[in-house]
Amino acid sequence: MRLFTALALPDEVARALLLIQAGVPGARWSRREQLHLTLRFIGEVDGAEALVIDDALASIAAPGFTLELKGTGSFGGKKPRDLWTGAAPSAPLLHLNRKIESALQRIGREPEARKFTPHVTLARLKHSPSGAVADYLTDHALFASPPFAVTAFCLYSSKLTSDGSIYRVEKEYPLQ
Ligand code: 3AM
Repeated sequence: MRLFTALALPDEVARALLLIQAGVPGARWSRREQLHLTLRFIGEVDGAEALVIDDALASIAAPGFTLELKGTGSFGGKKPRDLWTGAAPSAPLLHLNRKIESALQRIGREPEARKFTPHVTLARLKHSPSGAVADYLTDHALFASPPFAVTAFCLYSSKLTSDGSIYRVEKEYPLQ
């Protein structure tokens, strides 16, 4: 199975995101059940590895915190691949990310090579005109979600289908 850790989003925040999902040709907008903030991608593992990962994640002690999503962005430069909203700067979010990273490295997973850019993917793009993407980013630059309490992080599984990814919360780990 393909695994990653992420924060689930409360309905109130998801509603605010769904409201700004419009106006870009070629955008495949994330559905409510696809919205999440990825903390650490893990990748393909077998059942035995998944158990070890679950144990490692369950042993993490980190404080809960309040988070806010802010602004919009896109990865891919001149060929934008996606649209996302970012997280307002948050030391406890970075702390949680580091804790997960070191817990996974302790059990022998390869270090994450990519820099952590906390974001929630709003859409995947296919041949979207770069002008429309630029307009979208300008129009929603001041977007801010309601602040929300982060009281847990989750282990998700991901199934790739022709209709997009199906994400499922496999485990939830409370924060203190
Ligand atoms: O949270 P988002 O949508 O940005 O792009 C994948 C998705 O990110 C990302 O993990 C999230 C859940 O699938 N992802 C996929 N493959 C990845 C990889 N090899 C990856 N992230 C890092 N490394």
